[in-house]
Amino acid sequence: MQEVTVKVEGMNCGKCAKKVEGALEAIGAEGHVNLEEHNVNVKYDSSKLDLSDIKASIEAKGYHVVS
Ligand SMILES: [Cu+2]
Repeated sequence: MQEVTVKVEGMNCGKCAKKVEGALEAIGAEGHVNLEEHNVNVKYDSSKLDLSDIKASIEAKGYHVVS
């Protein structure tokens, strides 16, 4: 299991957090949003997904991945 924390712009409430976490769940990753720190901690199986998939799923919901 790979773990990464990505910085994301535009998440400002619980609904945003749920949207991002749901998007990650949909591709088989486990995300935890920290609204105060504007980041998402993601655990994923690196044999099935890579970081670009994680970033793309977040961006597809309308949020900007900074790093
Ligand atoms: Cu929101």
